[in-house]
Amino acid sequence: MAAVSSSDFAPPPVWVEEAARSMEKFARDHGALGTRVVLITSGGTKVPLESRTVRFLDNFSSGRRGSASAEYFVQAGYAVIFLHRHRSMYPYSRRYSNLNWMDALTLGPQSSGEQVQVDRSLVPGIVGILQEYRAMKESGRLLPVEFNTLSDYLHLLQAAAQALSPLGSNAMFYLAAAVSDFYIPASEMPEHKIQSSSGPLQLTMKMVPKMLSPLVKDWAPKAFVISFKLETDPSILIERARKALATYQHQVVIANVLDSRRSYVVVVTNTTESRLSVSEEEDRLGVEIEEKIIKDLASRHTNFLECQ
Ligand code: 9Z3
Repeated sequence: MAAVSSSDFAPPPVWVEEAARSMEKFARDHGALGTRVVLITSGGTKVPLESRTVRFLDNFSSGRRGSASAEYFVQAGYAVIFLHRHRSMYPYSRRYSNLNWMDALTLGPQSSGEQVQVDRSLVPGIVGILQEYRAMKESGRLLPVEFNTLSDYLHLLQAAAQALSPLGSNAMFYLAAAVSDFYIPASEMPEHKIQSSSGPLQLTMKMVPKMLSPLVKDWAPKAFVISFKLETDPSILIERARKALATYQHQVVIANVLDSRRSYVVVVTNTTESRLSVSEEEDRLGVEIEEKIIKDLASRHTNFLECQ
């Protein structure tokens, strides 16, 4: 079975083995109940330039797409492995990610001991969100797993795919993370901080192997797989999405453009192109595009299962 090459990337740390075991157990337990399980990847990746890392390359991804999608998948009855970048947006709490909690909390009256009160005007919708969060916790349908570097991500993706493989077509992969295309192999990376006194920095980076290929072919060949295609030039978006489908032979590509990604996506399959959008009015009412994406994908997944 193809694996992440150990000479190019840091070997998997011990915690990756632990995460692999918890993903296996999660998939087994929910699979036994007949629940569909989705792996969501979310956030950007950090690519170190030194092995004792001072500097690294990063990207724009906030993890909003992945974290919002996790909520809607739970709502749709899926069990979710949420493979996300450390400190990127997290389901439920994402809604208050700009809040300074120290401003929202005040000490209760002296007589109430150490009670803390919350200023409800600073946490709009908190009651409904808390109820959803508690229901999710009780159902045990969300397993968060964190990554930080590109190498963590690659090891965890493989482990997750192997954990989900026994579920066959009941497993879904929703690969929304913005994964770096370039990296410096471990064997070529300087150990210590690069010195600015050596003058301007020139970097040569290698191409990151496309994990979609072994995932679809070897790791979880029966699963329903969705990848994302991000472009900044709308004129090449659909062509690039179609190329990805032809190359990797998976089921769906969600095509989006950087500037409009919150309000417009195209769901591309071999035979169809469906445009999903959120109008200004819907946006004012708090409708999120991820709600529409997950509704669309859950129904495609049902059709996919029926065709197996
Ligand atoms: C996406 O296209 C996601 O929709 C975003 C979401 C990363 C744009 P945010 O995290 O943004 O809500 O801020 N993800 C995949 C991006 C990507 O790098 N895709 C590769 C490509 O386009 C294919 S794996 O070549």
